[in-house]
Amino acid sequence: MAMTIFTLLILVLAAPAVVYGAQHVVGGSAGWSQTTDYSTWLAGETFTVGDTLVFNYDSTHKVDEVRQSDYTNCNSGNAIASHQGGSTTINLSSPGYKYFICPTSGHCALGMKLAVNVVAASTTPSPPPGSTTPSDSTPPSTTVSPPPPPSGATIISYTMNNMMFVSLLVSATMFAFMG
Ligand SMILES: [Cu+2]
Repeated sequence: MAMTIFTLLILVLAAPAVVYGAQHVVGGSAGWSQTTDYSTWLAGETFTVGDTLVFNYDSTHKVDEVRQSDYTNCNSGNAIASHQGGSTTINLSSPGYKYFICPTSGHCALGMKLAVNVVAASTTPSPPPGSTTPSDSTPPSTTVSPPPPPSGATIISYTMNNMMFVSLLVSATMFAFMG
């Protein structure tokens, strides 16, 4: 029973990572703001189809998904989608670039713009966490292995000597009583 519960717990814990993609909080703890350096934040992120982008921001900002030209020119009048309310989750459902700007006057020009490159999900599953490459699991070299145990012949010879000694002792005792 305990084993079943444990197995179910493992499945429940493992399922979100398999079914849903990674969640990328834009700008990290700084969020979607004018002070965030997005090129620095992007350097540590890889976006795969199935992942989500989460924008956290205050009421002075919004999130507009725009075309590349509007991203480049900070043109907010032509958004593909416009979001507000302080927390916006964007599903990265297809590969390719996605462009986001803040439509508040002046914010995009000051750097509040984000372009993410979404790559197709890999067809081969990634190795489970904690697994190692085969080269890491090879046994240690012979120089650190313990010395070999005594050979079988030595053990048998030792046992035979003991047995002979014991039988000699038994014989001697028997002869002593008989004599
Ligand atoms: Cu803004």
